[in-house]
Amino acid sequence: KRENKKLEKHFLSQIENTEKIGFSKEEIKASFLKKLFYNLGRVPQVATENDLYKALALTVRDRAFRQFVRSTAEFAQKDARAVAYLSAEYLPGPHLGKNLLNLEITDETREALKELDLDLDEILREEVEPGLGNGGLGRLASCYMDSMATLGVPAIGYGIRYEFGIFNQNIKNGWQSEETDLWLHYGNPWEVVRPEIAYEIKFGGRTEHWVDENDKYQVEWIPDSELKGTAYDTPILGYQSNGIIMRLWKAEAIESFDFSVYNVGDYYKAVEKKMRSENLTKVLYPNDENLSGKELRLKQQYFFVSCSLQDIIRLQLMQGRKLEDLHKKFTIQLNDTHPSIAVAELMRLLVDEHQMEWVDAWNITKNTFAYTNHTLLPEALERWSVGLLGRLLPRHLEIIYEINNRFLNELKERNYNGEQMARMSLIDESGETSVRMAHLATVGSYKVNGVSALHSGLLKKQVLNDFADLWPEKFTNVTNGVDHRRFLGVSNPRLSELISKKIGKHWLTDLMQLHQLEKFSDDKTFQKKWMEIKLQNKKELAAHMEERTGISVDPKMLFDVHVKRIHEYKRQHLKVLHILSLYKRLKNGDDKNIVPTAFIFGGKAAPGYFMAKLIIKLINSVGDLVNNDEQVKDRLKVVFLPNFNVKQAQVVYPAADLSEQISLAGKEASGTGNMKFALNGALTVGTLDGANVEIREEVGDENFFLFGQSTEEVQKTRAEGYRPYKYYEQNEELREVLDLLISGELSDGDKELFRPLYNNLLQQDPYQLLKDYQSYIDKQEEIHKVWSKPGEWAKKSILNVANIGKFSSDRSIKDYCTTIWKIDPVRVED
Ligand code: B1H
Repeated sequence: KRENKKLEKHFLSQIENTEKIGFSKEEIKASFLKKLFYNLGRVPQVATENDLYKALALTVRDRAFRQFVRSTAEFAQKDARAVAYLSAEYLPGPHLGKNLLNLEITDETREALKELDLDLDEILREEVEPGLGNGGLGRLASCYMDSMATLGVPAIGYGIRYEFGIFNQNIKNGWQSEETDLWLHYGNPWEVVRPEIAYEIKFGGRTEHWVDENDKYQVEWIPDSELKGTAYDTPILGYQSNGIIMRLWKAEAIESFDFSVYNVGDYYKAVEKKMRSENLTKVLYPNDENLSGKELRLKQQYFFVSCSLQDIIRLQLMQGRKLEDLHKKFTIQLNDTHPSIAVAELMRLLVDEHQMEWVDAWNITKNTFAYTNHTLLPEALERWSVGLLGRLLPRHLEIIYEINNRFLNELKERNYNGEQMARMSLIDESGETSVRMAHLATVGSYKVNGVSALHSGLLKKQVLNDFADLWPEKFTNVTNGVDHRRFLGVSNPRLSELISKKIGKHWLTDLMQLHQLEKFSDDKTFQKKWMEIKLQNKKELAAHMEERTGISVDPKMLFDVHVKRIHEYKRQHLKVLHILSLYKRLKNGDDKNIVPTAFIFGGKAAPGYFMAKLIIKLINSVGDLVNNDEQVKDRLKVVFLPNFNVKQAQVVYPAADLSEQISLAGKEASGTGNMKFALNGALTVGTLDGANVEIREEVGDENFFLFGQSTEEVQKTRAEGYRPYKYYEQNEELREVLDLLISGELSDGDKELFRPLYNNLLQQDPYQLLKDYQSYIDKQEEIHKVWSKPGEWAKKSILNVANIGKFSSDRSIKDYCTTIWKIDPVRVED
């Protein structure tokens, strides 16, 4: 820590000197030109589109850092308790448009550029987003960063700076193909590297135990390889106020360590070693589930966890605080079990490196961590084999065994029997011995939460049932929320403007204000304006889709949208069965109650997930059939929009009429797309799953299209011995639709292509599509009837938006603050 009063004084007066870094049109223009010239060394004649983007990004970044520095000073002065959010994934989306909104300089910037004959929207399109996550979980982390910044929650988001994020999806001949993501190719104007903030990370080797001269038990970990993690900081702004940091770690070789050897042979070995070190943070694993056995994945997890914990300890000590008070000054939120090795790592740091007694260290540890569970799917619950973990992290395996021993002893004292103890143990002895990471996280945390009311309930009743009985006060719920400033404010400027004109701008910081729209839901002129905006947004999406896929869609059609990762539990193929049933009816001349509809899909499949990839192929095959059928093509259109990501999402949600949320009840922990759709005035057709339940409660039963079995009914169906074939036999239309899959009509005569899907549905149907089919078809008929009455539809759409306030991530973060973190936000206003 530097003591230099003069520097401090001048520093503060400089950054407070808003003349130097102002927000007026003229100042933005001047900064932009300076950046182009001095930072990029470009003259206008040779400046590329990307240069222009970068010059503007740097202009905005200066202003963003100003907010961050001011917040940090404020937090430090108040000695506030802080959150460290540990997440293996972040999906921030494009920064530029968002930062302009947060700084409230979108209009000024647009004007400044216009005076230079430049178009802000074109420049915004240049940005390549950081795809450092798979889907909902990563996007949630970024929504929470925004809300923490806006509300003034002192926080740092820790993660991994993957060089290659989630793959780019291409569609070739109807199949998904994966291409490397090159988000850093043209450089990243938003981040600052901090070479001095770097930590050493060890792997492998063995441990030595002895008792020292003071009778203290000592352990040393003698690794067989070492590397370091360097911090890369990106400012995340709050609306009109604070800024916080997303700190991502990049793996590098320890140069002094490797290059000290001077002889030529070893020099090349050292170069090799350097390259191997840097591999660690090369690429994000694209799976949504089941990464067990992937050694590099475990290494990534430990790497970013250890860097982050060492950084937190440094911050604690640097501020002159005692390590014993760590849990008073920091709370560490574990975003699923991906960072859960942190429980063992903090124990190691405290006991081995900082010489603390086990009992004291454990007390700090279990009062520092809180754990969020995001899934109940058994295949997604992380386990690491004891063999792999012991080889990579020998000391951590010892620590995990010690935590487990003490925990099982506690259970024994409470008269738990052997069977219960085996169930709750951190170590799973059935099959290959492995560590249950969810148990480690639960035992090592002071709070455990699920992500919707339904999911948190099931967590307590099923997966962590024994733990909830043991520690009922540990378990709680925080329903997910979304960054409405991005998903309405930035992405739907037309609707934002209409809303602000009616009720003012206060909804940007208090989404509950949308309630005020309720009184206009019957107002015909308002309805007309509302639907006119939707139509404009649909025109934009239609143009975008035509550019990407060549398929043209009439914007007047009903836009029925299903976008999310492709997974059987999410049941994209149930949507396909519905489309095929309509196709059949139209071909048979039965067109009553079918309104012209565009079915829009988007989402990536894990590269190794065969069924998901086959579903993509199926969607595209159905598209080929339907879109080219003279009799049908003006009534039905099917589009698969490739490479669904945050940037595209911002074009899709504002243009949707109908939101498909049709997972099998009990499978989707929360869902967050469901919230983004409703926020933009789409009506939902959905099951009683995840947050759908709460959305329906808020918007009203009559404004939500419910279908399908409840979680209890699903379980009953399974318990009674579900036989999907029965539905095939009994339901003629369903039978015809299913048979179409293997008729060859969808696949140039190839009857085998979709047989795996067909067989799966008829024989196992683990997600009970056939059982829910008729209920879905009936509900869709009702939807088409309502669509035929524009006034009724508009009213429901307005009421959805008016009642969606609960699902702002601001509300979620306030819930975390009160029920888990015990933090009072410190909002810094200008
Ligand atoms: C969610 C994941 C996930 N749950 C493993 N679990 C991963 C699991 O790469 N991996 O290993 C990546 C992601 N993601 C999602 O979290 C839920 O399915 C959604 O229902 C939920 O809305 C979202 C945010 O809570």
